[in-house]
Amino acid sequence: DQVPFRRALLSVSDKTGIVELGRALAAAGVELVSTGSTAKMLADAGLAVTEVASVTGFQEALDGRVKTLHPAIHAGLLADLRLEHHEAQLADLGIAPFELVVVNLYPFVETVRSGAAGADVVEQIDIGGPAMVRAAAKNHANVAIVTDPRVYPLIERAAGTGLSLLQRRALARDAFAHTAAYDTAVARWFAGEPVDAPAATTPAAAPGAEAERPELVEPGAGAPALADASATESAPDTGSATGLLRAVGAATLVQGLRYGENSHQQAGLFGLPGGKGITQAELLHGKPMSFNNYVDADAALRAAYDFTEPAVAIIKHANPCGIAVAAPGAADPIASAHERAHACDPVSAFGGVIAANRPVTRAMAETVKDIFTEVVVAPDFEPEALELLTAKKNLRLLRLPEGYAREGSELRQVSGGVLVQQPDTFEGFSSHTWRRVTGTHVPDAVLADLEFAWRAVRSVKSNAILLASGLASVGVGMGQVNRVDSCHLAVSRAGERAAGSVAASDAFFPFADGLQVLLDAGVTAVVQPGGSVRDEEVIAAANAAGITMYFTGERHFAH
Ligand code: 93A
Repeated sequence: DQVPFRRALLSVSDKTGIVELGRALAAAGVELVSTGSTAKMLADAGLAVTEVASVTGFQEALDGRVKTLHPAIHAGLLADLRLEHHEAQLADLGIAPFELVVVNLYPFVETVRSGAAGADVVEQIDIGGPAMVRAAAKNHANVAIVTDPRVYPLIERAAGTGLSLLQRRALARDAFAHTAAYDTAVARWFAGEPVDAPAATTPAAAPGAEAERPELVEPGAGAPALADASATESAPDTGSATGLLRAVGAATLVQGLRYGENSHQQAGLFGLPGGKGITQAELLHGKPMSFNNYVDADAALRAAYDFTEPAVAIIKHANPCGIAVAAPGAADPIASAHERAHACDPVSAFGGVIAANRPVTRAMAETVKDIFTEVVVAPDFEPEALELLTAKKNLRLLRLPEGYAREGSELRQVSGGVLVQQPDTFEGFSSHTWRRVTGTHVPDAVLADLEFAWRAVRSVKSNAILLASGLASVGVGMGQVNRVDSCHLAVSRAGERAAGSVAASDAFFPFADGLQVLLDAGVTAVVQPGGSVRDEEVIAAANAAGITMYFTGERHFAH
């Protein structure tokens, strides 16, 4: 859906960056068509320019009021070249299409502010400019419309290739916002009201400032954090279903993605206004994030940020293959957490996504750099860690926005609608509220492992069984359609580490068989919600093995 630029129409009042843009386009072989003083500026810079007048065969008339208002221009802007008869008519008329339009409007607001006389203000009501902007935006299937010099760096980079449909759509949205704000200012002036500078017509970024719109960043060019404009928006209250849905309705495209879950699926990343999540994270290094990278990195964050202690989660296909907090007294806590999370299942961790809830240190980077990893996401990276990790070409490094936080509600699409729920932020994790149903009191260290396992298991897809030892997972059984298979999986992943470990089950054991698998492997203590009609059988199995089992009274499914 990329439309290469062959012919560009440039007509700007604010001439910031226009020469550099013209030069990049000309260098890529794009023909430049331009109006009066824009054309002169480009020609003065030594660029070949076609004057609009020579395209229309009509000199600018009525003191410039009629410059580009001509079929030879507007047919070139509006022809939908996906339609054969449009292409044929254009050829019959001898009119060439435009693939790129760069226009900004007469400085109406600035003229009002300068205290100019009424007649002079009226003269600054741009007519031809908005007509071009709206025509090109309507025809975004064929034309890219640029109204903001901050987008020029993007266009310069794409001069040889053109933009994708997602990018052209985002530009079209900006263009209509720009003309709408412009006309609002005009209407306010006629009404005798103050003409607030509409956001879309504020002066362009300082020359040379690479403040291009992040939602337009083409795949392959990295994904900078959201522009400041969105940072100043106040975050909507996403704690309620309606608040979240309103925020989703106002979400804007952050970037087009190369593809979705698979290469034949188109996809994009949209950001909630005021969001402070992974969508707003900054890619410090590596290829652009993929759809699956985002899904996995978000799952990793959910797991790591569930802990207040330094914690690391390693995720594959949205499931943890290792979660750990720092070993007590560790010299480098986050490095310790990573090392122990990785040790859980080094085979699965290959090609995984790592989330840390503390800045990545040099010591952690030393280990990570030797492990094939897709993404590391963290609140920050120490400079030395960054130096080590940026040596890895294919590793993506993602820095979270300050004040990283998840929304207060979460949403899942189902056909015909959406499901909205509060996230599982239940905090009654203390063993003080649990009921010991078998065995004796366990030592504090074992209790700490049980509390860790009970928290960690809620980041695992159901049916979930998590074996832990020393505040680290040692075997995870996830996503199985019966609990006994998850038990087998957790035990086989743990290997000999199953003996002496503790187990958490995200929901009750419907039969004793699953628990028996854990007991046979040597698990010494179990935490689970309880509440099965066969609890008595399950308790009997635990008693027979002489282990301690706690009921929490609440479950932690994650589907
Ligand atoms: O006077 S207009 O309303 N009539 C037109 O036909 C027209 N075409 C372009 N204003 C028109 N423009 C505006 O001229 C553009 O929006 C742009 O702001 C400006 C660029 O003119 P120049 O290249 O001569 O500086």
